[in-house]
Amino acid sequence: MEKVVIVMPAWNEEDNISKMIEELVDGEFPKINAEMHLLVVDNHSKDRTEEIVKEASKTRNNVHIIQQGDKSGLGWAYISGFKYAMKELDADAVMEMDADFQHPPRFVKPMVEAYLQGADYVIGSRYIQGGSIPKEWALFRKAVSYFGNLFIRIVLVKPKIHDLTTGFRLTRVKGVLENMDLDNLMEPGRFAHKVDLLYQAIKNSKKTVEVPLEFASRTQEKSKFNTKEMIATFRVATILGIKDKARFIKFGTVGFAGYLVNAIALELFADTSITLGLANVFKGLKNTLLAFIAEPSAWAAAFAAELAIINNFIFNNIWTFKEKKITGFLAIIKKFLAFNLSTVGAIVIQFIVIGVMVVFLGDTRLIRQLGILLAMPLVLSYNYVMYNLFIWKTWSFSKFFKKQE
Ligand SMILES: Nc1nc2c(ncn2[C@@H]2O[C@H](COP(=O)(O)OP(=O)(O)OP(=O)(O)O)[C@@H](O)[C@H]2O)c(=O)[nH]1
Ligand SMILES: [Mg+2]
Repeated sequence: MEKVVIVMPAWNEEDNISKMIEELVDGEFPKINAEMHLLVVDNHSKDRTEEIVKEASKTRNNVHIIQQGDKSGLGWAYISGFKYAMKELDADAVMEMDADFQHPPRFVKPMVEAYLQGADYVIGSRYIQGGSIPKEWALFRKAVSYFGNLFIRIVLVKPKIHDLTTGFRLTRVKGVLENMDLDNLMEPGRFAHKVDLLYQAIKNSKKTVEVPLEFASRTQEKSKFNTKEMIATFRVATILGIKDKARFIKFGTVGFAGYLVNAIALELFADTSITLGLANVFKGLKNTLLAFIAEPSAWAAAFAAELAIINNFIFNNIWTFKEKKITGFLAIIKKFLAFNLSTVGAIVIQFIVIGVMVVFLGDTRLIRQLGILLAMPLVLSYNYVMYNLFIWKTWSFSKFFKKQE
């Protein structure tokens, strides 16, 4: 049977915790087809929280309590709780859940069911059909929650996920939680750590599912969420968003520089004796299907493509793929040859596209330059795949083909 551990941080929750244990452990757990445990993570509460949980654990072997350690803040509570659940309780999955009934216990069952049906990461979502935020929240709080979510969704580019800041989630241990870097979690002292947990979980999860959550308001209002927390949350989301796309952004910048080299070189080569001479060698092909080979501009395009490739190789090596930088004279020569071989397709694409356009539309600067633009998306996609596969080997073959599924 699957073992699911609910990690529940509780700090001065004497008013809620015994009712929570009754409703959740005694009321809901028996209805769920998994071995359910509750792990309360206390932060040296000044009230009777610890005493109440310890008392409850005497008669229930699925109720546990630990202290989060010396560091204060919700993220630290989850770090200690997750580690304890994995190492000491041998959990197959962990859940994040609040002790104050904002996550009503009846929603645990559908989340565990989604997990049992194969989900790696289950999100209790307030922003999908069936989910909701408290009606009594002030309009301002509703707006902050909604637009905050929208912002994070955009910067992390997660259009398919609707609730990225919920505190009610389930994470599979195997393949997901065990691969997450809990020791370097961002902002563990603040609410913002939730976004890093989500980011890492999604990265490792093959199947992420949202299940509706009717988020309740706290019985006693004492919200700690303020402007500082909000800014930290947006900051974490932005950093993760950029980090995630950094390689792609750099690749695009180098590509643009390569485009300029390409466009200028094409014009410089267009009417030189080399390109005219080469085209002349193939003049017998005029009026055949291969007429583009007899076009000087097609040859100019091939030379320009090669120059652009050299440009891109150099800058991608020292910048885009810096961590994987190739050094050593022989290694660079070897890589550069391999690189040329693997990008020969790009040269061929440009040669054909520009050659054919010139044959049909005439050899003018406008047509040549349009040819470059037309060939570019093809060339870029081709190069990106080749770079990742052969040159800097950031993708393995198996991952590449999985990506294509
Ligand atoms: N162990 C531990 N638990 C904490 C800490 N801070 C908050 N908690 C618990 O974490 C859960 C969420 O905290 P809340 O204070 O309800 O935060 P919130 O839901 O964002 O804000 P509210 O709207 O006030 O409810 C509750 O179960 C708290 O008891 C902490 O530093 N350590
Ligand atoms: Mg709360």
